[in-house]
Amino acid sequence: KILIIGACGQIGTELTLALRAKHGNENVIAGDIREGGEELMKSGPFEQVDATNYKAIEDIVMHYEVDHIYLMAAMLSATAEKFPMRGWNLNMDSLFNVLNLAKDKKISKIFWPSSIAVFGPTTPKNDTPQTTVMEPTTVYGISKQTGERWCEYYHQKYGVDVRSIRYPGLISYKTLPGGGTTDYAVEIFHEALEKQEYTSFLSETTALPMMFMDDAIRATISLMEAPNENLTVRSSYNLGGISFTPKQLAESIKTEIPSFSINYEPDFRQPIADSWPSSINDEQAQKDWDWKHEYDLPKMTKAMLNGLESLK
Ligand code: VAH
Repeated sequence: KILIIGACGQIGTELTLALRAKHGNENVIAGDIREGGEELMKSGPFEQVDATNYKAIEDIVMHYEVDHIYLMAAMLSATAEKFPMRGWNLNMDSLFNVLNLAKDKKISKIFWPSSIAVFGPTTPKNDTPQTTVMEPTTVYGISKQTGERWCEYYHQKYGVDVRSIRYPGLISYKTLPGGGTTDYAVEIFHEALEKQEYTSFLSETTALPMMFMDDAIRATISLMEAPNENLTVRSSYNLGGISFTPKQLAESIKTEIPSFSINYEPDFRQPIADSWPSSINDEQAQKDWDWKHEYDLPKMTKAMLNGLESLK
């Protein structure tokens, strides 16, 4: 059985739906502190759970005989800058809960998301390598970098089968993201359809690594299904996808909505974005588990606009 903690979040929602489609609804338990959307809540078992509560998670694991946990709950970069200690505690306590369940052999496999936020201003900005200087300057980035160190430690020391991906900014239409610096690339589509205009909180030249959610979900499942012996990284795999600026994204939207216009009012999230790479090298993921992204910018733009229209 599979448990997804943070199943109602931006990644968790689509990950839960994809895993239910693959393994059967009853075999995938959705856990979150709050209820999710209709499609998620109606398609299989749901348990209200606080990711920082070890006993609550252990009870669910025992009750449903869970053996794989995807821990998708976290406080993202922008919000964690407003509440540093709450962000640190949520992101770390939840990880230790799940790592310790695996150490005690109560579950057999873990997925835990890291982020390109582990990189900082001293990291090479373009085609950022798998192994490089990492001096993150955000609470979220520090928590993800520390989490990666602990994942690798639990694997080396206790044989825990934990797997992780450094997600770029993720773009989806089924669930709104919450508190991320890359969220402009989701908001812009909603406002392009509603108002044909958008005010970007990042400057027009801010290039960031991004990925359409379908690619991110497929990568997650590919990594979790890869043979153990093929994996050479137990901190977290770089995942590249595409890289674009708000201006390039606006141009792509204009090919579908010619009347669309954008303006720029950078806010407190600009320095966060400036500390991150512009593009990521994911050769190791390509080598170890045959990764290849499918959505380029035009294909993602069409998928997002069509997807949002389909939800109306
Ligand atoms: C954020 N969407 O903006 C997340 C992600 C790479 C960015 O970690 O915080």
